Order: sequence, then C-alpha cells, then structure tokens
Amino acid sequence: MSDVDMGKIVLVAGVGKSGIAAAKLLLSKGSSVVLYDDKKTLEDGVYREMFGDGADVSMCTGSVPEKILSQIKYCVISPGIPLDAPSVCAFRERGISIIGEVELAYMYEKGDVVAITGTNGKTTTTALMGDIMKMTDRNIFVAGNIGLPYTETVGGTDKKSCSVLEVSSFQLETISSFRPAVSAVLNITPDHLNRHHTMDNYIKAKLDIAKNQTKDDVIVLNYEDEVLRKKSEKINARVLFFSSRHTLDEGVYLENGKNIIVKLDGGRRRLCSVDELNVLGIHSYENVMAAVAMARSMNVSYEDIYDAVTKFQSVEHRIEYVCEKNGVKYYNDSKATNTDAAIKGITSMVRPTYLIGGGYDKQADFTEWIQSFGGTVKKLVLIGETAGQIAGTCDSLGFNNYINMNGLKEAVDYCAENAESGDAVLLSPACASWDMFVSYEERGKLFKKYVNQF
Ligand code: UMA
Repeated sequence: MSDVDMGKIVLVAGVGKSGIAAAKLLLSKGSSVVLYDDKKTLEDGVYREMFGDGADVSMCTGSVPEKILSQIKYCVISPGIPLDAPSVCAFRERGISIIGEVELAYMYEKGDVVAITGTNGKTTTTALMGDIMKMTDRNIFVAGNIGLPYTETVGGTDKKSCSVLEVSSFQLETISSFRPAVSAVLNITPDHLNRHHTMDNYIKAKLDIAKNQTKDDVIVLNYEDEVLRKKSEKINARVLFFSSRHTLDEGVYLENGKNIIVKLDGGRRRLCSVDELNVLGIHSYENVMAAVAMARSMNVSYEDIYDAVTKFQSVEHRIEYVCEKNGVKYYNDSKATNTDAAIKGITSMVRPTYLIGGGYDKQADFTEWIQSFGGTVKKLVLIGETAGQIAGTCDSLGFNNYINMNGLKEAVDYCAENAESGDAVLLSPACASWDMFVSYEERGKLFKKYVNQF
C-alpha cells in the first residue's frame, strides 16, 4: 500500500464513473492522463467542468494514437470493460500493464478494508456493514460497486479509517495486491457468464477476494452454498461461516428460523430475533448474519451491532418496509421486475398478503410465481398490461383470489379498504414498469406516496 510510480502518462480506459474518478486521483498524484473510451466522446467544455481549467488530461476514442501509446506503461481499466476486449488485448500486446480501478485505489489506501462480494445481496450487505461500522468512532467510507468509485473515496482514508467496499467479479478480475482485513462472499449462482464465459472463471473471480489474505485476515462465507463450503478448505484466511439452516460450532446462524446466534471464540450469544429487523426473508437474514460476522471480526461491540441491524431499513424498492397503518404493514418491492425477484418478495411475507402485481409485458410466464403464493396471498390485485394474462394463468392453476384494478392508485385504495389488522400489502409486480411508469423507481415512489397519503 504505497504510492507507485505509474509513469508520467497514464491511460485510463472507460469514461464512466470509475474512469473519471480514477483520472482525478491520478491527476492529484501528478500524472498526466489520457482517457480512452471505445464509444464516449467528451466535449471541451465538459472536460473543463469535470477536471478544472488546465488539468493535464486529454481524451481519445476508438483507438489510441501511436505516439501516445509508445509513452505509456500503465492502463487503468474500468470494471465494465472485459479483459478480452480488442482494445485491452492491443494495450497488453504493447507491453502496457493493466491495472483495475479498485487496485489503483488500494495503492493509496491508508486504513482498513472490508470487502463484500456475492451474486446477490452484496449492495444491501455493504450498506448494512457501512451502517454498523459508522456506530464506531472511525471514519467510514462506503464505496465500490454500490455506486461510488473507490478511487473517489480513497483520498480521504487515514490510519484509523475503514473502507467498506462492495466489489463485483468484474472488479476482482483485475486485483493484484488488494487485501481486505475482512471479506465476505455471500453466495455464488450463475451470472455474468457472457463476460466470464464459464462458471469456473466466475467462481475464481469471486474467490480472488481472498487471494492475498493471510491467516491474520478473515473471510465470511455462506455455509449453505456448496461451492463456498467446498472452496473454503483452500483459503488462507480464517474462515467464518454464517448459516440460515444449520447450527454451527463456530460462526453466526439462525436458530429455529427466528434467533440470530453468534458463536465465536468459545462464547455463545443471541444477538436478536428476526422480528426485530426491518428486512424480511431468509436471504435478508443471511445478509444480516454476514454483516454481523464481519462486524465482530472488526471488533465492533454487540450493542453497536444490535443498534445498527435493528435500525437498518432495506434498500429502496427491494421489499422495502413503508409503514404500518391500522395494523396493516405496507411493503414496496417495485424492483421485482421479473418473476424470480417477485418469488423472493412474496415468499418473504409472514402475514396474509394483498399482493399488487402486473405491468409491462415482457412475454414472461407467470406460472412459478403464482405457484409460490402458497397460502400467503389473500388477494392478488392486478394492474397494467399483463393483468389479463396473469388472470388467465391464475384460472388455469385454480387460483381465483384475484381482482383487476385500473391503476396503482386504485389498487392501493382497494388494499387499504379491504386489508385487516395483521395483514400485509406488498407491491411486487413481477413485471417491468414501462407500460404505466418511467421506471420501477417512479412506480415504487408513487406507491409509497399513495400509501402515506390515506
Ligand atoms: N466501455 C468501453 N469498452 C467496453 C465497455 C465499456 O470503452 O468494452 C466504456 C463505455 O463506453 C463507458 C464506460 O466504459 O463510457 C463505462 O465504464 P463501466 O461500465 O465500468 O461503468 P462505470 O460507470 O465506471 O461503473 C462501474 C460499475 N459498472 C460495471 O461494472 C458495469 C458500476 O457497477 C459501479 O457502481 C461503478 O463502476 C462504481 O464502482 C454497476 C453494475 O452494473 C452498478 N455492476 C455490475 C453488477 O452489479 O452486476 C457488476
């Protein structure tokens, strides 16, 4: 973790969030920067606004002129650019070293690093871990794939600070010295195979989060994930498991589906009941347990962990708790724009539920979603383009408890009038929003507005 002589001119590939933040960091360290993008062009005025007058930065698109290439030793690459992209292959052939944006930031890290990856849940877990760490008197930076480039925050780090980072497989592919004190891999299921080509490559990228960790560091892994359980034997760091289904001799686990138990260093402690959390569903409890295991590894007190996890609200639009009115709890899961996500939404409900579904037609099949209702759905309230198709699938499956409404406002009013104390109302459409709304965010925000105004 020391400043590195990158040479005077550094190429930065990709002019998105990461590329711009990396360029600013490099400029602040005295390098001159050549931005490169396969597509994007930035006009002169935009440069000046972004980097300030007189900044030592220029830009090329499509290809990098020979006279520039011949002077370059390093290229900092954005996570969205595949390592086998023609431009990257050409840079490598010229002997230019490729450095990832996360690796670049890490060169200037002065404090501790906690890093979280996984196919699902990493944004939520990173946000929660950030909240827990903020209970301490340390300076905390929450960054990475969550949306704020690590190169943008690293300049503020010091010996006492901690960077809590969400890291994607794209970012992990290009690390070389990156070494978190505590890391977590939440789960690994097939994703991004167009980029990584094989599942083995994808798994390798994720587990590279631990490649520089030693026995003085900790990695938190999901005991229910067979791949992770198997691979754990080859990891150098101390492995701590969390489990939603098994009692562990050491680690964090869910007892009887209800209590979060921490069993570490010979002690056993009940942290809380899941009823005290504002997040729902086994996948959410797993995220909480992973954060608890990481936080204990960072020596955060049980009291601070308890306060943070019980205050934590889920990320907006993901089974987001809105409020309780007349004994009815309202949840916004507008981000459930496909049936897989909507199955997670409805199976997370522990109360009889009025479920608002339907929307833009993506030619989906709703069978598995309707089959997942079990006894939970008291009434399916249908809106949008797909309402008729969903009703047809309900009929063919013998589920008759549905009603059609003209729009979201009418659907919310219907639920408010009919739901009884002890019920839940869940917007989890299983469809995109574009038939009636600009985005799922707009749909979710309107839902919350309608709920809050009656
Ligand atoms: N570009 C090229 N050639 C390519 C591909 C892209 O020149 O072959 C250029 C594009 O024209 C564009 C720029 O690269 O101008 C975009 O760079 P980028 O895709 O790396 O995007 P950033 O804006 O830098 O955002 C990245 C992450 N994006 C990706 O990994 C795709 C963001 O994660 C992250 O929040 C941000 O850095 C800050 O760290 C987003 C994401 O979708 C949310 N991540 C994936 C996921 O979560 O599944 C991994």
